[in-house]
Amino acid sequence: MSRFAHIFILTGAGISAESGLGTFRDTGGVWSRFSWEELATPQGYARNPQRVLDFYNARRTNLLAASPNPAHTALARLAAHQAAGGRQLTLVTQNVDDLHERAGSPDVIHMHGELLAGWCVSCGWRGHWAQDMPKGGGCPACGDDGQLRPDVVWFGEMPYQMDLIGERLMLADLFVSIGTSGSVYPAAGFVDEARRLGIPRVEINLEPSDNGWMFDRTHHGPASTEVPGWVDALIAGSW
Ligand code: BV8
Repeated sequence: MSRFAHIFILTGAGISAESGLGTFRDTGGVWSRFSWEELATPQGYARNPQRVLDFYNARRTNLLAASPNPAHTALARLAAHQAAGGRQLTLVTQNVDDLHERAGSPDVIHMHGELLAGWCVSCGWRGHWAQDMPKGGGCPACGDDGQLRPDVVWFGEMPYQMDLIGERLMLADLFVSIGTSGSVYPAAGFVDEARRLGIPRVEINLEPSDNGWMFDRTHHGPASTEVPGWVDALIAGSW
């Protein structure tokens, strides 16, 4: 049985890599092939909305063809185990995919938004959106043309639910980082906050991340084997 009352987990693109969704900063990663300034900033969207919409349309198409991998499934199993024992698990993801939800994780906090959500910058409508987003596509609420964007957090925009994330981190007795390079803030700063709070910290990643030195324990290898192995050991009480 898990000996932790409240586990706080942060995931990044690495947990979805084996589901076929690209990571950002690995060799051949998304930002080595595309310009984040042009495709993941409000300024890039203002300059050329269709180029940005096409970039997210392609990623949305990939996501709809992808499936959760054993790492996503293991975290859903851990959430159920914690709940069955009256213990907590907070899952915060930097990812905009819905693979945690499809694997069965409840209450996922998407601090960088969601690829399957749309936002009308004209009337403020936000909601589920799973098809291509054409420039000039009418908003379902106000019908305004050409004001729809993916509801994701671009560089220079405030990540979502930061107050809730801070409250949950203060309640945690274990901080776990899975599949992230630790290079994008404020998410990359969570491990330092956990260290300041005296919370034990573990990194599960293919290789040491930029802030890997801040962790007490590390498990290096592919998430689809490392995460299930860690969850099994935690539930067995041997981790
Ligand atoms: C903000 C959009 C302020 C959605 C993304 C200090 C403090 C605060 C901000 C900053 C700061 N310094 C700089 C900033 C600005 C900036 C920033 O951090 N820049 C960096 C590059 C230096 N931060 C921001 O702009 C943030 N906003 O701070 O706002 C503010 C304040 C007031 C008012 C208004 C605003 C917003 C950041 C979010 C940007 N959006 N994406 C999308 O298109 O997806 S960023 C992008 O990076 C993705 O969201 C991604 O999730 C995120 C993090 O990347 P990772 O998930 O870590 O992915 P990466 O490829 O880097 O690493 C993958 C890892 O997996 C690797 O380590 C690899 O080894 C591992 N791996 C690979 N395969 C596997 C594996 N592990 C296990 N198994 C495998 N099989």
